[in-house]
Amino acid sequence: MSTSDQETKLYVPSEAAVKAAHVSGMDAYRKLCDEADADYEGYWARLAREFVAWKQPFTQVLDESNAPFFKWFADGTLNVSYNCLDRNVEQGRGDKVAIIFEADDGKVTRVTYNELLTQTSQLANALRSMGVKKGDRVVIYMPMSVEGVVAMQACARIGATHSVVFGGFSAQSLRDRIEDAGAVMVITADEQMRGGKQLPLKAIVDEALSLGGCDTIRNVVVYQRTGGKVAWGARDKWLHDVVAGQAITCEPEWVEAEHPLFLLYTSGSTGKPKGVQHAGGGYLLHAALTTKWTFDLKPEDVFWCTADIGWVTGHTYIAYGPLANGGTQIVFEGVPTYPDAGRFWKMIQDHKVTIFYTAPTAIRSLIKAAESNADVHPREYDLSSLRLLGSVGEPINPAAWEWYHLNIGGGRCPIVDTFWQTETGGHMITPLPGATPLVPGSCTLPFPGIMAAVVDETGKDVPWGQGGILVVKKPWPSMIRTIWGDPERFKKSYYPADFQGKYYLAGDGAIRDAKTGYFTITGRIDDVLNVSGHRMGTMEIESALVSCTELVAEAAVVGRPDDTTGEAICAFVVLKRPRPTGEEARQIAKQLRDWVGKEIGPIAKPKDIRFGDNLPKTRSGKIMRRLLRSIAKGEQITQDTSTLENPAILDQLSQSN
Ligand code: 6R9
Repeated sequence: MSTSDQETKLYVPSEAAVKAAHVSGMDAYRKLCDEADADYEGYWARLAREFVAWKQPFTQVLDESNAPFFKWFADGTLNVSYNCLDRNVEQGRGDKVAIIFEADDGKVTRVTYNELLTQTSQLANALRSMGVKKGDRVVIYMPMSVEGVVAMQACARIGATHSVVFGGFSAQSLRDRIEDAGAVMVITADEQMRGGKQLPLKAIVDEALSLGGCDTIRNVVVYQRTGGKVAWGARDKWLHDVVAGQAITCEPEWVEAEHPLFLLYTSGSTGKPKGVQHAGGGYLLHAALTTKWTFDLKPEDVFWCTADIGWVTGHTYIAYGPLANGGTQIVFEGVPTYPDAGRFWKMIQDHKVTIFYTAPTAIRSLIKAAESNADVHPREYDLSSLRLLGSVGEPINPAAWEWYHLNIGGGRCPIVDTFWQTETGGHMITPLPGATPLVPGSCTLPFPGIMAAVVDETGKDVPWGQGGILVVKKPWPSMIRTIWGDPERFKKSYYPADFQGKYYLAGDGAIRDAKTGYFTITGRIDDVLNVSGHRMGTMEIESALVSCTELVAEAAVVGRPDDTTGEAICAFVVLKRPRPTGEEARQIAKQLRDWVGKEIGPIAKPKDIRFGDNLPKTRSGKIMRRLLRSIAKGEQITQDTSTLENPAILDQLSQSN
């Protein structure tokens, strides 16, 4: 087990920052934690009344009667879109800019809360007119756009459950999600623009629907983004046509707090991606609360979260959290490297961004770019508007943290390293900028009211300074409710018998500093990889590889550390033909990479593919992945290989193709 003793320098918030913050100083932080300790339900109930506008106020707080299927605020009713839009208009923020949209080509559009409400209401009316009802699932396969956010809000407005699928997923992945969700509609765009290129979306939807199993789909609504050519069928409708003539007001559907706001598919350690189901009431509370406290959001801020709405970060910190607080935010269509790798810095300068939230992988690649091209170095830009930085998606290594702090934050902006997951709905372990002293590489302390702990295999707390398994000891409002259509898998994955079904298992390892108790996440403890902040199941990639039945006999996938992407995918493949070498090996590797790209999406393409006559297996036939992990890293094999059936294979696999 690893040990930890943070001797590193602490970054203490300035007096001015403490004074101005919503959670002001460590005493205020501790007071909130104490309040939650003393009266857990009372604490969350107080915040739920403060942060959420309820139609029918709740009288129950936490219902544990059917644990681990917990319910929060179950007899309350609300509408999430009302909370994000109407409430701001009613409180006099109708003319405030909600979204500053910057397109791939640099064109900027500003949308006020009034306009966002009108667009959402018109689309909501259109969806209703097409027969979409409360509880129906709508798949959203959209580029980063105002229309994407409007689509999510419109679903929320009529009580439809959205399932956003990242625009980089393949037709096959999209099909699987549509089928699993039993969706009645897909909302998409003709094409998306990324880095100056047009990429098809509607054509991929057409392909997905042609693969079969999507009979529940009645309509495909298409936002015309580029005007590129698309095929057209009877069920296809242009977005501009379906909203034309719709009333500009729309009575929200008042739904129970537990009503599913969305499903979001994410990779697990086994099998197919799982549809993580979130409930509107508790989710909205945590989205609103964490946006305000972790980002210390103020009315005058310009907030920018660079995530895509296809990931949970884009749900909580673009589509819901900033709007629920009446904030102004940037929505960016493009990529950080187009037209050059100074794009992020130029946008911060142009829009006077005050809070910037991005992923370590983006920071690491922009460090590389800045080091090799002085023109795109952040010092060439005026970043003085920034007051707070954030990081999410994977551990941020101290060197990248320091660079981010110095070069982007000018040495004056705190960095909130926010640990959380698709399943947790919002931040779980994170500094609060006007309170927590920072240590590079540590996500510091639990958000007030989140009972995070590090335990051993039996669920017993391990002492600080000793590594273990990250769990959450009490249910919290924005937690996953179930896996869509698979409650057994939900129980097994998150409330395993190891902990008597009592603790939420995050799937990550963690260690608390021996002196400060600060958390450092040590990475996944299951077969989930984190590539550029994207979750990928090794099994998912393996099954994609072996589904290439013409070529592949067997495949094993592991991760290896990568300077830029955090982890890189490394595949060991046994072909149905003799082991190829040289040019032939390169060609087949490319063919297999493209295959995986088509099966799952470009993000799942293995970086390394190695061919062997066999894979290292135990005598009982189990693939020894720990050996493959060492080989992938280029390490000498020092582990015990005595149970290995075919030791000679290690040498063969160690030679790169
Ligand atoms: C929000 C999001 C979740 C997994 C999680 C962990 C890793 C996320 C992190 C972090 C270290 C952080 N992770 N944030 N690890 N420090 N600040 O990323 O959700 O896509 O579901 O991924 O990402 O391994 O378990 P999701």
